[in-house]
Amino acid sequence: MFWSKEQECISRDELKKLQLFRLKETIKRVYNNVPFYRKRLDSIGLSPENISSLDDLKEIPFTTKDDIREHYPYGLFAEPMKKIVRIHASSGTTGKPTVVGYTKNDLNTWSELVARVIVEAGGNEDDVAQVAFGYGLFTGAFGLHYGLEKIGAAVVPCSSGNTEKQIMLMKDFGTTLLVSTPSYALYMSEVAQELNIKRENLKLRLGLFGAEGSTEEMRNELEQRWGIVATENYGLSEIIGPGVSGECIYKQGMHIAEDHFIPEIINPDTGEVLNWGEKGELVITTITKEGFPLLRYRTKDITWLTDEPCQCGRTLARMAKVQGRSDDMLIIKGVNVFPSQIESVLIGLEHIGPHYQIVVRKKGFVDTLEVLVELIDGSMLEKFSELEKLEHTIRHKLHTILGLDAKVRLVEPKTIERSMGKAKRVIDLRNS
Ligand code: DLL
Repeated sequence: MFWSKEQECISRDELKKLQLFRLKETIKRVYNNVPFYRKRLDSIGLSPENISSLDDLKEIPFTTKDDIREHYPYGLFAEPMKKIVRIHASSGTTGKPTVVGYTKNDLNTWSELVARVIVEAGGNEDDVAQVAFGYGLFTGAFGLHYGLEKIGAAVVPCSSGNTEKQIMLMKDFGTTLLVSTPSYALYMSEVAQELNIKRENLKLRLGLFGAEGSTEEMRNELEQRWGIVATENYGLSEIIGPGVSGECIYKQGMHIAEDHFIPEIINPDTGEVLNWGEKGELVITTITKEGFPLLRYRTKDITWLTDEPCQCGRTLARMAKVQGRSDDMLIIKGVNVFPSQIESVLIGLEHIGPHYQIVVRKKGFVDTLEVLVELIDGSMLEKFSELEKLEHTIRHKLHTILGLDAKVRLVEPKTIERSMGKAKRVIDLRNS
């Protein structure tokens, strides 16, 4: 099923033409309306009239989160406030949030793009869709909400938290589609189990999960626990929110809305543009946004791209699951470690649950890695030899994947903090 077949199945040649046209318009817009970009483009001697091919994009310097922060709150908006009808912000862990503004047309584009994501994942107008993202400055809830309304689904705006009630509503309202982070969906399934609500008594059939990374192992876990098809989608507030890319039913990467966003992959250390297929940092240029257009925005997300045809018939390129953020990558004793590698080892192992936490410390000059893992059955803590055997198995598996020794601590069930939104899985105590 398609939401906008003509756009989603556009020929690659037509797409390139459309992208070039829209890129020129965007460059004109930012050159005329955003002093920051005018200065930048002047400094490299590039005026909107000089843009003659998509390759010219490579000449333009990157935009970073710091650039946005330095112009807090509205300094990079390309439309006057009277044209801005919505403001969102991403919290970030440090300092001021990054603030983004939408015009009426932007909101329309946004709901169109989210509608695409929902329909390509298998959602439709018969769905009762429970939105378990936090409503607020975060783009997740409002983004999915309007997309779901657009396709005609019945939206249940639960927000996140109040988990027992969510489960009750899920049962009573006959929810068929769940929208949340993968980690919250996991927690919700635990609560459902505690309430003795069996998946057979629920109508849930489809999960639209996003806003944080998750492994294939986590997807399998969610599919099994809920008895659903679990799909993934990706986005970031700076670019538009959710709606940047999403999986079709074949789940072979997330189709990017390339008619609205031009993706590139760069080497995060040197900024060099890499070929498609090579893994690196995703950089995105928006080409239809009015309120808050961005040229070559560094997402920090590590992935790779392919424009190989997809079984679903969409021609829009796909991005692989995000491996991690370049700033989430831990360097432990000189070895690069992504939390997702640890997750892929842990999920599905016998005797342990899918919740984990990674703690990094410094002892003298040496980094140490500890992985906390929950036992499914707390009584195992008294069976010393079994415990030791399990610890050894996990340590060995981690060593094989990471090439690094990790301490494994098996803890009582339900002692690792549950997440209602984006899970915080890494505690790095090295600089504290
Ligand atoms: O998380 C937007 C969103 C909401 C996407 C709901 C999908 C669903 P931010 O809060 O600005 O926006 O966070 C953006 O979250 O740069 C990624 O690091 C991470 N992220 C989002 N989706 C995925 C995903 C929203 N599917 C940041 N896999 C991004 C991995 C993701 N990371």
